[in-house]
Amino acid sequence: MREGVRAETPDDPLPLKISKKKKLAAGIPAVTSSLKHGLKNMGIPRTLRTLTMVNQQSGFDCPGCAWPDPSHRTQFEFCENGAKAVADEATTRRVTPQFFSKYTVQELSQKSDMWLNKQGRITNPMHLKPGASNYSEISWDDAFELIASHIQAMDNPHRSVFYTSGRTSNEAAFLYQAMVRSIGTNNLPDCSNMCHESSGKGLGQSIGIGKGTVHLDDFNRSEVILVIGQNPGTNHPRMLTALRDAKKRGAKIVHINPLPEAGLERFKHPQDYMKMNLSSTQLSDYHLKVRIGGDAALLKGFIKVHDEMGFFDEEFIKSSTVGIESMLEKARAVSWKTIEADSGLLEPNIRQVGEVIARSKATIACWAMGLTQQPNGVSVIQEVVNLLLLGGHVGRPGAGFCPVRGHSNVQGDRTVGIWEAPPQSFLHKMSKGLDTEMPMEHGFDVVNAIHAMRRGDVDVFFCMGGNFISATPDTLATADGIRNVGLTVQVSTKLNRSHLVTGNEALILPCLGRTELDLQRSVAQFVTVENSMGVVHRSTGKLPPASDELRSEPWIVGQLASKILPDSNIKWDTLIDNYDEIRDLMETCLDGFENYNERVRQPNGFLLPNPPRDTRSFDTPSRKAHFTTHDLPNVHPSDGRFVMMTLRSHDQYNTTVYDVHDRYRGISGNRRVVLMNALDMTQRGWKNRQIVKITSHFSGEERSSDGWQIVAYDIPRGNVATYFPEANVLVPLDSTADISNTPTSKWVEVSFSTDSSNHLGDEEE
Ligand SMILES: Nc1nc2c(c(=O)[nH]1)N[C@H]1C(S)=C(S)[C@@H](COP(=O)(O)OP(=O)(O)OC[C@H]3O[C@@H](n4cnc5c(=O)[nH]c(N)nc54)[C@H](O)[C@@H]3O)O[C@H]1N2
Ligand SMILES: Nc1nc2c(c(=O)[nH]1)N[C@H]1C(S)=C(S)[C@@H](COP(=O)(O)OP(=O)(O)OC[C@H]3O[C@@H](n4cnc5c(=O)[nH]c(N)nc54)[C@H](O)[C@@H]3O)O[C@H]1N2
Ligand SMILES: [Mo]
Repeated sequence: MREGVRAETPDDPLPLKISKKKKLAAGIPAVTSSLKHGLKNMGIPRTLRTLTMVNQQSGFDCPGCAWPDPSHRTQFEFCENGAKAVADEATTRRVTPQFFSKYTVQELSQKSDMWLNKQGRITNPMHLKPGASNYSEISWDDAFELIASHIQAMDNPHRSVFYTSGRTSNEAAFLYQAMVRSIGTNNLPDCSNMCHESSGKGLGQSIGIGKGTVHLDDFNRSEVILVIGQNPGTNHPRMLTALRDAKKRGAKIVHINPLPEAGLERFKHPQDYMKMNLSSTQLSDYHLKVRIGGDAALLKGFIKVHDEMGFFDEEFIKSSTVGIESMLEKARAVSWKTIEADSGLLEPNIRQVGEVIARSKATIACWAMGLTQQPNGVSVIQEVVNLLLLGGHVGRPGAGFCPVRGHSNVQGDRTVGIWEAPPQSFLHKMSKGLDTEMPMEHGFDVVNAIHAMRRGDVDVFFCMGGNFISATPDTLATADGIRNVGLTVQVSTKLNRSHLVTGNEALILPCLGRTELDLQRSVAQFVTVENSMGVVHRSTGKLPPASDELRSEPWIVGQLASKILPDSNIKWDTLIDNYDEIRDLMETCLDGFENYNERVRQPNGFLLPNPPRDTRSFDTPSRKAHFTTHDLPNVHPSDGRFVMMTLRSHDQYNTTVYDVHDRYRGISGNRRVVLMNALDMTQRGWKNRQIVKITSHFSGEERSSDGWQIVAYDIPRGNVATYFPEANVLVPLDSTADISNTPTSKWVEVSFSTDSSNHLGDEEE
């Protein structure tokens, strides 16, 4: 191990400022913030040129979130945070070989995540030799030879693991999984394992497809929209426009969240200022401030109300579902007392909203990490399904399920095969299409990959994007695992901690981003992506690449595969001369991709088949939708312990920290904060900025982290919130959701201790 390399995020040294929490999302500050980030990174002409290409039919898909684009686009189809993501990629700063000779890996590891990201785009392939203190330049050819030699030296293909983050295009992801499976393993963990895996598993069992069933137009026809465990004002700002339009047409919006997130309170579309319309819209009609993990009890309450009112879609239930009786029986057996104690909400408030839902003719349920990253992530999503099935809210206009995806192509990556446990039918079709036998045995997901590394069972760990060390739970345990690996490889655009915590030997392969022109044999290529609602469309980069040495992800996979698999039936290196050829191969290997090249060239792309949405049919063993029956989880930690959720601030994209502010929550200057209810603070004699040590508790194990500052916040008693990735040292590796094995990033039991009773000097409140 390289001495003194830090795996956890060092503290930000700036003083914490606390101001009033904002109610209004977007508005003028969002416009100025978009421009500020753009100008700081790119200058004026490049900012204007770049931002007007975002989400346009001839431009590139925003690398921010996976929210779909409307068919009729305006000139400005981006939001504040999309603009930040674009500016971050299109920055004019560079991380060159000189940079790597200036700083040792150990020195870089002492810098904050924000500092690392700010250094700019990586320009050249870099190699960290065994025992070396600095990265040095390597040619592309030598890098591929090195990887191939490590892979060929393995005595078993399962000793290699291939991670994917969710920005990778369909073409690159398809080739990548085809290469990995041709090597002989299904070890394809991805960011989805930490994200919407619970949605995939829950929906898959209940309705036969692990994806959402609504289209953007459904928002305009909906009567009730539930937004559960999601902070769209920060993470999916363009969703607020859809909510505002739905609201104008009379839809009721129900926000279920321990926090009063700004976007759902008031929203002002930045474009309205240009039309001199100064009014803002109150978005949510009801905010149910559920306690962390209390959704299962709340949903049982809604189901009870439905049951009492008898407002069922009897015909649908009879013809298209199974399992209603035992599901209802279970709900009936749960008392209102338990529901109130678990959810932290009062019966009359639950009844009021429950009646609105029961009367609705068209309900959409949206959710994100507040549900998926819970120990009961799968079953709580199935309770959402139970609730909507009662009223037949699937496969009907204005109704359905809407798991709101994170990374811009995470859904597409799964569709084209980035999955450690795909169905056998998928593998059979791949084997036929590639004329190569695919391995059938399931591979490692993220958590199991970390266990394998910790056991010393991994020789090669390859990452297609992302920042594995900082995104995964239990940072120190994960770092120990990674350090056991022989060769680690990161295909990346920007510098991050995963380049610093490495195996015995490491490579950085710098790639083109979404914004950049991708020329193969002098011909401009486009790639394709799938948004959160199953629309597959083109994305065409336009900016000149950040360096001549950058290569596209499909090119990197094609070249690597031709080195690793010289005897393969597939002509990997010629496929990448023209991405149409990759798409032709996808057509023969994947369901739903008929006439791919033709259909994806339609101006708005095409919709993938979705049986529940298209024909109200369900690909389950019974061919019906399943009501499922679940006990309530235990949501009462031992005395004196709090439940901690780990969140995103308004100035970060996952592990990429743009700045140290969280504007809507009124926090700036420092991210090492714990949001706590003021009464919980008073009870302990604490004021704002009290410094605490946090200790997490799981299965008799403890993990601790020092130097956190308490901030009074509007959060249920007994609950606290911190930012990720700083808090990941506290998330236990084995604390995962049942069935989906997703780390429980929103449910960490913690206690606090104070080393000193001092709190840092008073800033203005
Ligand atoms: N700007 C920006 N955009 C992003 C990202 C980003 O980092 N920055 N990340 C992208 C990715 S990969 C993803 S997955 C999405 C994430 O999008 P979100 O899921 O919105 O992100 P989180 O910050 O994890 O917020 C989760 C929300 O769940 C709530 N919550 C926590 N626990 C519970 C609970 O027990 N019950 C309920 N009902 N609510 C709870 C929290 O208060 C918070 O509002 O965003 C994507 N878009
Ligand atoms: N505690 C806690 N942990 C969490 C979460 C949480 O809510 N709480 N959320 C989880 C979730 S939902 C997710 S999705 C994961 C995210 O996990 P990841 O997807 O692994 O992490 P990111 O931070 O999105 O990855 C950022 C890096 O991707 C690289 N990159 C950016 N664009 C490109 C590109 O176009 N190509 C390539 N090859 N590389 C690129 C850059 O080098 C950048 O540094 O984190 C998870 N971890
Ligand atoms: Mo995610």
